[in-house]
Amino acid sequence: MSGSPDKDDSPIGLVVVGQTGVGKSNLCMRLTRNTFVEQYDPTFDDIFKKQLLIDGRPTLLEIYDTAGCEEFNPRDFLRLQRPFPWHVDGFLVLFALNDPTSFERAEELIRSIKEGCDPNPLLPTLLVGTKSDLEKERAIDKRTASDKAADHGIRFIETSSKEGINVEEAFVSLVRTITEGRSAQGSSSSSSSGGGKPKCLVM
Ligand SMILES: Nc1nc2c(ncn2[C@@H]2O[C@H](COP(=O)(O)OP(=O)(O)O)[C@@H](O)[C@H]2O)c(=O)[nH]1
Ligand SMILES: [Mg+2]
Repeated sequence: MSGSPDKDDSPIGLVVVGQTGVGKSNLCMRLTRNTFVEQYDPTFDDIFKKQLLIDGRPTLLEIYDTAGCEEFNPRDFLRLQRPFPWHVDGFLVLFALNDPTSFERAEELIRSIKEGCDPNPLLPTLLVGTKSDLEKERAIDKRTASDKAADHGIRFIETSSKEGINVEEAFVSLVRTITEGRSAQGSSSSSSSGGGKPKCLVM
């Protein structure tokens, strides 16, 4: 059941962004440790790793949980390619469904990612509405969020890390978008177009 070495088996590098408090760290912790933390240091960024079996294929995710997103600028980050030891394959852009300001911030972040990717197309990006368990406090309805995602040509999903709803599904959805892009790149066998992902060299 080991991965097939003839395919692109490089880890998938994901970056989780969003306004402080939207639940970035908890999304990562729910996925990787199946835990939920009421109070987690908001200034703490971290790297999480998780192996998932996606469509029968073992897939290693390396997830960068960002902090201090008020200053964090994906555009500069992508241009400078730091502080990453690995490439970026995709972004999860989070907002809390009960916080309209975080929704505005999510759109800024998507624009910033687009600019950072330019002149290449937008890297695979998923809009994630968090805290779906707080239905009574909902401020952004599903339609508004999915329309916004569609405006940017990306997908939208709602999650609850607290109740463990749609967490793995969010990551799997983004990974599928990434692997579809990899296959398309592979079949066109040109590295000059597509998502701008540096290819993994098999030595
Ligand atoms: N109700 C609810 N609260 C959440 C959820 N995810 C995170 N939180 C809470 O939101 C706060 C911020 O979460 P955290 O993961 O630290 O956010 P970060 O600053 O974006 O990393 C904490 O009090 C969490 O307990 C969720 O799915 N549901
Ligand atoms: Mg955090």
